[in-house]
Amino acid sequence: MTTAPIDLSAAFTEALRRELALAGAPATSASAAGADVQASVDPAAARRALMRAAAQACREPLGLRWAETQAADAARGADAEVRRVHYLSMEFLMGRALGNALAALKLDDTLRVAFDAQGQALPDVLERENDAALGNGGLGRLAACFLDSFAELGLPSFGYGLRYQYGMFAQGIQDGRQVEVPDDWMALGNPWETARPELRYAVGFGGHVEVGADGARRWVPAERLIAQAYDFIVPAHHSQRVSTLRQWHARAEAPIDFAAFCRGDHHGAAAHRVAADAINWVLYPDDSTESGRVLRLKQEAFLVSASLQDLIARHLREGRALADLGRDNAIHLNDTHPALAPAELMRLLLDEHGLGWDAAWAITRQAVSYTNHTLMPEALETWPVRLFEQLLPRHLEVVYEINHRFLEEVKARFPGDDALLRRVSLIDEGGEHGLGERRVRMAALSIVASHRVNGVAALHSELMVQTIFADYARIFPDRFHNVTNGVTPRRWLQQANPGLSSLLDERIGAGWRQDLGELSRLRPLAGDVALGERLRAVKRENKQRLAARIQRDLGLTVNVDSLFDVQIKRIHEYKRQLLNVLHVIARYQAIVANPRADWVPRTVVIAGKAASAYVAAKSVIQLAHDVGCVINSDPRVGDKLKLAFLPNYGVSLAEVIIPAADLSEQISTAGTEASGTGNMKFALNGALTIGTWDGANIEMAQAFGEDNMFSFGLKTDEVEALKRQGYDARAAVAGNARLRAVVEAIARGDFSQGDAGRYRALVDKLLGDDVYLLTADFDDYLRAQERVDALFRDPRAWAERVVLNIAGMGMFSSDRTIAEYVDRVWSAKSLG
Ligand code: 26V
Repeated sequence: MTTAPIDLSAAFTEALRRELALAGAPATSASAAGADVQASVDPAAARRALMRAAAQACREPLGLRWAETQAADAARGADAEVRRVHYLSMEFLMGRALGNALAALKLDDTLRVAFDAQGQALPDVLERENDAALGNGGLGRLAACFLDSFAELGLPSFGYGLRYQYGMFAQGIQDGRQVEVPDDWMALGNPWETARPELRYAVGFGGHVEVGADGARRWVPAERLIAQAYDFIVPAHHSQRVSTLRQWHARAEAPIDFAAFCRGDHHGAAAHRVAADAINWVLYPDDSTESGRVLRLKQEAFLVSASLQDLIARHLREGRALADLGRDNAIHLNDTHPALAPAELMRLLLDEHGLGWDAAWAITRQAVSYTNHTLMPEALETWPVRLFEQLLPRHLEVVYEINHRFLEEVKARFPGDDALLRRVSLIDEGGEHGLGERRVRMAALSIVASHRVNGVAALHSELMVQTIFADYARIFPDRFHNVTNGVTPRRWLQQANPGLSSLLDERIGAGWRQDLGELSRLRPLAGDVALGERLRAVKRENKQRLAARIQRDLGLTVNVDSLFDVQIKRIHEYKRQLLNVLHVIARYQAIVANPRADWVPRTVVIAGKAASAYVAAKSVIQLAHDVGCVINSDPRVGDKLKLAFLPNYGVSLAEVIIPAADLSEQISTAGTEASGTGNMKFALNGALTIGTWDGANIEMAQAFGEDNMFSFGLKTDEVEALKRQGYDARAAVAGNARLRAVVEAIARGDFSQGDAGRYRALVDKLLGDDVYLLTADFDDYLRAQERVDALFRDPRAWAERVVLNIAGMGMFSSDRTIAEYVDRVWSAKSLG
């Protein structure tokens, strides 16, 4: 089934008439008379009207495809090979939708012409759409790439999430410091979502559990919220299939407390509505307060309960037997945030549908699977038992029962090992001496209730079973495995990099969009000088686009012929943006010491957000900014070196930055970055990687040849050995003249803008623990940077490496990732 172009001109013209009227154009100008329109509406408003009109024109064909997809999926046989997948995630980092929809519907050329007739260019119109930034980082963007691949592979599927009003905060930079502001992304409405008022489910909180005469347990919640569905449709690019992102919005059960309202207590009459609204305000409410933690747990329970009620209702509506629920449906936990799902599914099956424990548990185990996305111990979620008792008393009973049965099994298999029981219990009893608070371990719950658990790159999956989940891997040796991440080539190559896309089409055909493995056809062309020159020209154009953005946002002029050296990702100590800044300072000092040497000019670009309470990460942002201020205005440096920190990193900014990068910085301490997906996007777009032997960097290097990556630094076992023997960062710095000069410059206040103590804590941390071993990897990093310079001086050799990198990236498509999930996790086959 391939797509034929659709004639949308009537729908578009009609929608445009409406939108322009709303934007303030006189009614008569809503014809195709573009010049009139422009004269009467300000250009930004005109572009927004065009964007909204185009989105509305897409709605009908998308809606039709949605209905056809649902009908086909409902009719799928009882052949359990095709289970419907339910991907539960607190994050979906979707970015913009219009460019993708137009490409998928093959409407981009039609709309380009229509926009031209209105005097507007397609990219300028696309820019008017706000990003749906309903995620924090890699885990959320991966979920968005997966939805694209679900559609492309024709997988019966639903993504389930929350409809955040504000999502991830918008990042402002004031005097170099990050400030967080709410991102009111739906302020002007969201032209893509479809409210589904008929899809409403009650979700309870608090209250108590009653025991009936027959011994059946029944939860009587103290509070009930209504979950209402909003659908967002994700189209395939090479068929009429779609996938659905269903997002839940909480509403109060009673619109207002009428009695209170009549008494004149207008505030009290609506207080419960504010509490309901809060569920949808933000992603990751600050959990440093008790009310923040309560809200977060409520969000998780709300997402899980609404999604599972929806799943069961659909299953039964399709005329299927409850007993087949696990055979026909896969429920996937995107990290532990939706880990309440097995407890809630058990509760629904036991209490609402009257199944016995064994039948309910068999269904749950068949359905549920779990992906772990980080080894950072602080990111492993646990919840106080006390909070469970308060908010989810029946779920706590279910968790206790799951735990009891699990521990009995462990006891039988490992008799006498009480320490093991304590370690693997779903309940952390409060430390060795029971002094702390008892807590529910969400990862343990996820593992025990799943038939499969996976990590997201080979090294990560290995470390997962050797470290944080070693005990569980001993108990369930067949449960753990690996599925390496991937990214969608539609968004990250076709849409983000039209220049490179058409060059690829010309050289190897257009098949890579559907089968990224086709990129390997480039390999024999690596030495093709003409191809190298074309690649350079494409890259230069992309660099011009980024340079214009840097000029616009920072007022900084950069040299497009300099080497664009880029690090964009969440700001976190383990990702070592600070190591990058240390290199920039070292280079700055070397340039100042020897300005006449033949330097390879560099533009270093850094972007990323720090969690609002993460002081150390925020200090790194400020340092990057302050170092930029000093270097960028130093006349001795000129365009030999520039440092640009671009504010408000997100999907759309990444789409501008990545195609323009020459060098991709993937420099986490070995063993800390689960996979990375930015690393894949860069390589796909013809950047070379400077990276540690970590996460998916390793598999990338293996795919395109280790010599084609600038790898450096300690490997995982060396990191461990160094830590075991006791690492002394202070001594390491003292014994290294280059590093000492860099650290002294920061400590002295060279970049502190007169605020002497500004980086004291940062320097103390570096010289104290240096947990992430920046000072240990510094020298090797600088040597790798020298290799980068040397290769960049030889444009032909550089281009050859670029071709070899792209040629090896075929396996990093999310289509391959999803095919593997289907094969090993979601299909009936995987149930054994
Ligand atoms: C942790 C925290 C802690 C502070 C509050 C906000 C917050 C939000 C999420 C998390 C867990 C982060 C997990 C995550 O995003 N992992 C990333 O997953 C990517 C996709 O698998 C992977 O490529 C990255 O290496 C990994 O860091």
